[in-house]
Amino acid sequence: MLQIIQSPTREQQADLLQRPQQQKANVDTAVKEILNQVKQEGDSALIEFAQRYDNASLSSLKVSNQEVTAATNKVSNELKEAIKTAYQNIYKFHKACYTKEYPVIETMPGITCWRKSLPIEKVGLYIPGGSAPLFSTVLMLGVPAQIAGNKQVILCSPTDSDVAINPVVLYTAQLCGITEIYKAGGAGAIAAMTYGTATIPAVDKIFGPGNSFVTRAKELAQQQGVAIDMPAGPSEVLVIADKTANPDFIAADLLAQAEHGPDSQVILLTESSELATRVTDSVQEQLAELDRKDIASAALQNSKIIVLESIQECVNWSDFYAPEHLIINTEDAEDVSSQINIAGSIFIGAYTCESLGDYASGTNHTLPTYGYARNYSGVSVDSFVNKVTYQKATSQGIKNLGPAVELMAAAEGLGAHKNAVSVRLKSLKSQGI
Ligand code: HSO
Ligand code: ZN
Repeated sequence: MLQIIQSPTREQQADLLQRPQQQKANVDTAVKEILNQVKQEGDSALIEFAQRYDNASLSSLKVSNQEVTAATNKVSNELKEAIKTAYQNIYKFHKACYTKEYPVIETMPGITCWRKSLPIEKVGLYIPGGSAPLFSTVLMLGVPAQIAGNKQVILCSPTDSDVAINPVVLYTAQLCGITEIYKAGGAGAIAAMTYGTATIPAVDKIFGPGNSFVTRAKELAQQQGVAIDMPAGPSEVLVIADKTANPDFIAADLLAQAEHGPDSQVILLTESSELATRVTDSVQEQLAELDRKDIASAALQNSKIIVLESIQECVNWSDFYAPEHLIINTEDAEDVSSQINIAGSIFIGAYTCESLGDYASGTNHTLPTYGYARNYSGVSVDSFVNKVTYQKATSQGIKNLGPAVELMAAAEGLGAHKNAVSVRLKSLKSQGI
């Protein structure tokens, strides 16, 4: 089922590393209608969609404090402790990677420049429901928002037919200090955060994963001036392994990613034919035991094991693919990792499974998929702030720099620009400065 390709040439790279086709066109009309209806009818459209898509009769969209408390009581202490461990690691790492204030730089005497991170005012987090409500994504978005200090952080998530959002999602949200939570799902939720409704405020930037409807809605939201975290595609993992790797570890890693969705893709690059065969055997064995084996086996149809002549070649193929997650399971994994130029997040060595990073190592799991690792980074505190630059000139500063700017402005034919400098230089001269 998991196809093994032996010694392909570089010419075959693009073909073999193709990602599963995303269908877009057929959701377009439906999503546009949803957006329009929410824009025109607001809350009542969302209530209608909850009935239609989630079979839920909502009387109010806002989650009350009592509902959060009730949800919190439903979560076991053991799970709460696990989530707190993850929270602390994610907080620690994200805080350390964030620069709020940059040093003041004197570019020339009398001219100083600096830069500061200012939180985006209003951000909206979307957490899907469905077969596996990913409360871990609440941590991955809620923790950086908490560190950034956005004035308003809202969260939307669909309910089940009992009109309740998943209790662990609510518990995790309150752990991250999110107090504004709304019962809204799918493209409707994205529309609400884009246009605003009587209950749900419009935001400046929307974060979070979702199905093809949510993804399309986020793309359309961008055309309305709302920013989004990043373009989305199905989740993927690429593993580079040598003959020293344990095939059961690799099979488990491939299946962990494959169980996300039928359109997920998993790729193993190795220099060992023997390992390739042993991994396929182990995948078959482990697959049979999985609850989500139907989803995982569908994903395996899009997936491959490719045997190349060296780890060096594997590095080249991996960069070509630009994986969201890259697991390096080789003897000298750290060395290999330093040769990689393109990836969303890298997992180094036999014991670093992707699951650790998906939940709790400290890094973010909202990562660029579908080759976007070439030009996008994963979510971090930076995703929740704008970097504002500042500059300040003293009288001496404008005297030093002004003449150069006057010349450049004149050369661009922009006389008013030149004048803005000239009037000041003249004024200084008249004051004898
Ligand atoms: N691997 C997913 C994240 C996730 N895994 C959440 C489990 N829960 C996409 O990076
Ligand atoms: Zn995962």
